[in-house]
Amino acid sequence: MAKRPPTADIDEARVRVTGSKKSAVGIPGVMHAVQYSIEQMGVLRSAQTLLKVNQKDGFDCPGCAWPEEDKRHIAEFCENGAKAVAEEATIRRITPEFFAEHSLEDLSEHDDYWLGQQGRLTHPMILDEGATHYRAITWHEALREIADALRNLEDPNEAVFYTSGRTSNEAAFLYQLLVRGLGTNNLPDCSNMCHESSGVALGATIGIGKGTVSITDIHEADLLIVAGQNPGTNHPRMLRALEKAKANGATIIAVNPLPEAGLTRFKNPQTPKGMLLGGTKLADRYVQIRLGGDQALFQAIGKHLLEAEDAEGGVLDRAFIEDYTDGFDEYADAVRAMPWRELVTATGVPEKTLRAVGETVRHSKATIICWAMGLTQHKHSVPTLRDLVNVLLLQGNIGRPGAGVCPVRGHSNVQGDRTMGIYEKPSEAFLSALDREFSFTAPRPHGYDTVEAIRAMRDGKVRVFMGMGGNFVMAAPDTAVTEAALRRTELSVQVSTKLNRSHVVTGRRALLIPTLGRTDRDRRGGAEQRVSVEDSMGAVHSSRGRLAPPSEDLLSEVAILARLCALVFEGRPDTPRADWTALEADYGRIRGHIADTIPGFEDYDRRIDKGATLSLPNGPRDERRFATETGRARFTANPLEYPRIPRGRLLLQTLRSHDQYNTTVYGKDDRYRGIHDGRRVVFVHPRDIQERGFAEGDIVDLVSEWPTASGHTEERRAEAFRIVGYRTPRGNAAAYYPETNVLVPLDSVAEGSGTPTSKSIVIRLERRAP
Ligand SMILES: Nc1nc2c(c(=O)[nH]1)N[C@H]1C(S)=C(S)[C@@H](COP(=O)(O)OP(=O)(O)OC[C@H]3O[C@@H](n4cnc5c(=O)[nH]c(N)nc54)[C@H](O)[C@@H]3O)O[C@H]1N2
Ligand SMILES: Nc1nc2c(c(=O)[nH]1)N[C@H]1C(S)=C(S)[C@@H](COP(=O)(O)OP(=O)(O)OC[C@H]3O[C@@H](n4cnc5c(=O)[nH]c(N)nc54)[C@H](O)[C@@H]3O)O[C@H]1N2
Ligand SMILES: [Mo]
Repeated sequence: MAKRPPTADIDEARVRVTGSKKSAVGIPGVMHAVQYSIEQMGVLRSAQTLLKVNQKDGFDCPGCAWPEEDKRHIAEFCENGAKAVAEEATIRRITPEFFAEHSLEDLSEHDDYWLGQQGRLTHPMILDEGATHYRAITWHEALREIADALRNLEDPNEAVFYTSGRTSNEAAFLYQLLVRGLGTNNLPDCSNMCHESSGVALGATIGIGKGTVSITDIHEADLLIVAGQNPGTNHPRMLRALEKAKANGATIIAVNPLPEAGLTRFKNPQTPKGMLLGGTKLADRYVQIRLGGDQALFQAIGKHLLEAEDAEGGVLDRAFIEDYTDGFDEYADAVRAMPWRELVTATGVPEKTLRAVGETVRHSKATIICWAMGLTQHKHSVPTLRDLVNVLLLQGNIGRPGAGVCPVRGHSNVQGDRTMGIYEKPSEAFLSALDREFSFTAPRPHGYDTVEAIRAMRDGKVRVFMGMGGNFVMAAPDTAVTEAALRRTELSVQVSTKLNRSHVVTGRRALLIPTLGRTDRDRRGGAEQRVSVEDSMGAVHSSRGRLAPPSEDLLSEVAILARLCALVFEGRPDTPRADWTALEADYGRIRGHIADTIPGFEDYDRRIDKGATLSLPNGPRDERRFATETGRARFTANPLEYPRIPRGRLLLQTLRSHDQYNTTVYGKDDRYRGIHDGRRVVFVHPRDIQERGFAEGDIVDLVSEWPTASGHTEERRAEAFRIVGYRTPRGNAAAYYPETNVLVPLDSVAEGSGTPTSKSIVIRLERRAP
C-alpha cells in the first residue's frame, strides 16, 4: 500500500549530522528509490512504472537530461530518476474538497515539502478576487478566463509566460506560438537561471549554444574534466558513462569546492562489482577549488600549455588553430602575462597542482570538459566559460571523437524547449520561419528574461503571469521581492501537475490548471499520443506515458495550449492560422509544423517513430563549422575575475541536497553529505567556524550583504540555520536551495547572461538571540 501524505512540515529541530560519504549509489541507493516509490504508489504500480523509464516504448524520465545509451539496461535504474518518477506517478490526489478544507492562508503556512507530498492536482481551480479559498470551475470556464484576460490586454507586453524545462517539444512549440501570436516575446524560462551563461559563452565562441559531444564521445575520451557539477546526485546515470570511459582508459579530474560522493567512488547497481565489491574509483584527481576560482584554473591550464609549447613545441594543434580559429595571439599574450601567483590566489590551489593538471591536459589525446551550475551561476560565469573554450581550442579538442564541450543540462527537456523557441531573444531566422508557416507577423522586439520579468512585475508593468510548469516564486532569486512582484499582477495562471508555493502566492485572481505529466497515458482524438524531448546532447526521441492518469478529465499541456490558441486567436487579425482542433487530436501534425519551421527536424514524426533517435545537426561537432560572427571558432582574452570575500564574511553557494528536485523536496535527507531529517544547515570549514567564535551545532541567521549602486549595503536574512563543519575551502560556505533564495539579491546576476549568482553570495553568520 502507498503511504498517506505527511501531516506535518519538516521539523528542523530533529536534524541529525552523521558525516559525509565517499561513494555513491550501491545497495542503499537502490533501497531508497524502491522505498520511496512504494510509499507514493504501492508495489504493483512501482514495478510497472520503474520498468518503463527510459525504455524505447516507455516514457522519458522526468528527472535529468542526461542521454540514454543505445543498449538500455532493463530498468535504466537511477535512484533519483526513480524518485522523480514516483513523485509524478503517486496515487495521492488533491481534489476540490482539499481546497475547500484548506484556505490559501492555511496553505501558505506549509512548506514546499508538505505541499508537494499532498498528491496530483485533478481539477481546474480559480481564486476569485478577495476570496479566501480556491473553488472548482469547469475546463471550459477556466480556459475562457485565461483567453479573456489575454485578449483584454491593451499591450501584449503586459503579460509574461514562464516555462520550466519539463514541457515537451510539442507543447513548447504551441506555447511560444500562443505567446508570439498574442504579440510578445516575454518568454522567460528556467534556463535563464540555469545554463544561460553556457549558451551565451558557447554561442559567441563556437557558434552554437549547446554541447558538442555525444555519449560515445564520453566513452571514448582520454581525459574528462568534471567541473562545478555533482552528478552522483543530479545526473546519476552520468556515473555509468564515466565508469565506462574509465574502463576504456580515461583519466577523470573533478573540480569542485566540495568532495562530492559520486565523483570519488561509484557503486554501479547494474554490475556485481558495483553491488558487492567496492565499486569504481572515478576521479583520478580531485581539485578542491575556491568558489568562483574556475576562470583562473582554465587560464592556468592554458598558460601551462602555452609555456610547454614555447619550451618544447608539439603541444598545440597548430593546424586547427590556423584553419579554424581566430584571436589566438591576443589570448596567448594575455595568458602568458598572467602571474602564477594570482592564479594560485584565485583558485586556492597550489601552483604545483595547477601545473600537474596542465600536464594531464597536455598529454591527453582527446579532452572533454563537463560542467553544470558550479560554473554558470557566478557574476563572471560567461568569461569563465569562454576561458574553458580557450583551453579546448588550443589542442583542437572540438569536432573530433572523444573531445568537446559538455554542458550538462538540468531539466529533462530544457534544451528542447529552447530549440522550440522558448526564448526571449529569438533569432530573425526563427521568427520569419514562423511568419511563413502560420501567416502572421511574429513580434520582433526582445522580451523579458526571468530577472527582468520580476523587475517588470515589481514595477507594476505586468498584468498577467502564466507559468507552464515550474515553481517561479521559489526558484527565482530574492524570494521576498519575487513574491511581492507576483502579488502585484491582476491574474496569475499556473499549469501544473502538483501543488507548490507559486500556487499560493498569487496575483489578485488566480487560476490553477492541472495537467498530465510524462508518465501519464495521453489519449486524444481516439489515439494514444506521444510527445518528444531533446536530451543534453542534442538527441531527440519520443516519450509515451503508460500509467492511468490521475483523472480522466485531465488535459495534456498540448490540449490546453491548442484550445487556448483557438480561443485567443478567434477573430483576431494578424494571428497564427492553423487547425487547432486537428493539432490537439494528432500531435504528429504539430511535429509537421515543427519540421517545416526548425532546421534539423525534417521528417520529424517518422524519424522518432519506434523509439528511434533524431540527432540534431551540430556544426562544430559534425564538420568543424562555426557559425560565429567571423565564421571561425574564437579565442577570447578575458580579464581574470574571481570573488573577493570581505573580512569576516563567507561566500555562500546554494545547492541541491540528494533528496530534492529543484524546489520539490522529496525527503529530508542528504545522505551523501551526512544530513538527516532536516535542511536548514550551513556547511562551513571548521577553522572558519572557530575563528568567528562559533561552534558546530550553533544556530545562526545567514545575513547577505549587497552593496547597492547608491553606496549603502542592503541586508537579507535567512533565519535559523545549524552550523555543520565540512571540508569546504576556507572562506566558502554552502547551504540548500531554495531555502536560501531569499538571500540572493535580484540585481546580483551574471554579466552577459543575467543568471542569478546563486553560487556566490557574500554572507555573515549572526548568532540568534536565545
Ligand atoms: N536529483 C536531482 N537531479 C537534478 C536536479 C535536482 O534538483 N535533483 N536538478 C536538475 C537541474 S535543473 C540542474 S540545472 C542540474 C544541476 O546539477 P548541479 O549543477 O550538479 O547542481 P548543484 O546542486 O547546484 O551543484 C553544483 C555543484 O557545483 C559545485 N560548485 C559550486 N560552486 C562552484 C564553483 O565555483 N566552482 C566549481 N568548480 N564547483 C562549484 C558544488 O559544490 C556542487 O557540487 O541537475 C538536474 N538534475
Ligand atoms: N538559489 C538557487 N536558485 C536556483 C538554482 C540554484 O542552484 N540555486 N537553480 C536554478 C535552476 S538550475 C533551475 S532549472 C530553476 C528551476 O526552476 P523551476 O523549473 O521553476 O522549478 P522546479 O522546482 O523544477 O519546478 C517544479 C514544479 O513543476 C511542476 N511540474 C512538474 N512536472 C510538470 C509537468 O510535466 N508539467 C507541468 N505543467 N508542470 C510540472 C510541479 O508543480 C513542480 O512543483 O531554479 C533555479 N534557482
Ligand atoms: Mo537547471
